[in-house]
Formats: sequence, C-alpha cells, structure tokens
Amino acid sequence: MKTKGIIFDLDGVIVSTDEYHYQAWKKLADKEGIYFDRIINNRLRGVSRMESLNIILERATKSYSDEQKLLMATEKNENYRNSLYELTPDSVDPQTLVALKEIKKLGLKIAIASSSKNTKLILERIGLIDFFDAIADGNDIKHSKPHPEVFLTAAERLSLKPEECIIVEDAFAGIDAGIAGNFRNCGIGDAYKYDKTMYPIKSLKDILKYID
Ligand code: B16
Ligand code: MG
Repeated sequence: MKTKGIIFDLDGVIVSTDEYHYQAWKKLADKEGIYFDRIINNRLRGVSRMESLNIILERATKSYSDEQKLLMATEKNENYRNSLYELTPDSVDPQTLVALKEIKKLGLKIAIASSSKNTKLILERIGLIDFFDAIADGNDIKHSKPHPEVFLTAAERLSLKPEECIIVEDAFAGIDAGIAGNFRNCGIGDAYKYDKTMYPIKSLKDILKYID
C-alpha cells in the first residue's frame, strides 16, 4: 500500500534525550547501590517509566514497596526534567530537520508516537511542537511499547491506516510495537542491528529510499 505517513518515535530518533534518561537512571541506581550500565539501559528504550524502574530493580539486593518505587520514579523524573531545560532548537541534528522537511514536501503526513509523558515539553524546547500533524504520547495510552497502542493512536490522529504508515524507532520494543500494529518500520541507532527491523537506517534521510 502507498506510504502516506511517517510516525516517529521521539527519544533517540528526533532528539538524544535517551542520553538524559540514562544519566538520570544511573544517578538513581548509583545512589541505591544497584548495578546499571548502558547495555541494561537499552532495555529501557520505549518502555514506560515504571517498567524501566522494574528492569533496574532486577539487580537490587533488597525489595522496595510500591510507595518507595513511586518516590524513586518521581525523583528520576525530576532529575530528567531538569536536564530537558538544556534542550534548545540546536539540539536537533540539522540533517534530521532536512529529512523531516523533505518528507513533508513529498506530501506525507508526519506524527510523533512516544511512550514519554514529557513529550510536549521536549517538543516545545526543541521548537517542533507545531511541526507535526499529530502527537501521541505516554499521557494518551494505557500500554507502552511493545504494545502498539501509541502508534495506532498516532495513525488514527493522522486519519491513516497502519499499512499506509512507516514507523521510525531506536528501540527493540518500538520495532516490536510497530510489527504488532501492522506497520512497516525503520530502525535507527540501537534498532539498526535488530533482526526484526525491516529497513535499517543510519540517518533519517535514508527513510526517503523506502517511501513508495
Ligand atoms: P517518561 P520514546 C520513551 O520514549 C523512552 O525511550 C523510555 O526510555 C522512557 O522510559 C519512556 O519514554 C517514558 O518516558 O519517563 O519521560 O514518561 O522512546 O517512546 O520516545
Ligand atoms: Mg526511543
């Protein structure tokens, strides 16, 4: 089916907020004396804040109550949000902007589909809040990736069918979510090497090759 829309993940695709997530989780893990590294961090890509914390706590030597977990997730989010104020429009790779404008020029619709509840703040900071035709984020969904809900919501807001869209992801969980929702996918960053990635891309401009 002809491609009519591209749905982008945010963290790790449009902007490198994935590094801020890592730094904020690392600070929390170090404080609690829990081993955490960048390999484990890759498992947090695309999954919700609380699911991320539960993955980190797999290495904990003591157990935590739900109340303690909530406090930890809140503390991490406060540190993470403080780092988001470092973002400016210059935080977006100029090549990313060129690719997005090129896709729009072809007449395709574009959307953001992110598990993050901080999506709007990030898009405001990088000056792209009004750039996309639709936004679906962590505030709109019950299930985070690998569930397809966020991509299905974005496609619906674009008034497109999943088969008419390509999703772009850096997370294994995001690629799985796209497949579960019947979307074609491009994998960038960590997802470049994933065996379920249909179109591995090094840079966003490579998407143009897969638009039919
Ligand atoms: P927040 P994405 C995801 O965003 C991140 O990849 C993931 O690491 C994070 O836990 C999740 O958002 C929730 O983020 O704590 O800001 O609500 O990759 O789907 O854009
Ligand atoms: Mg991501």
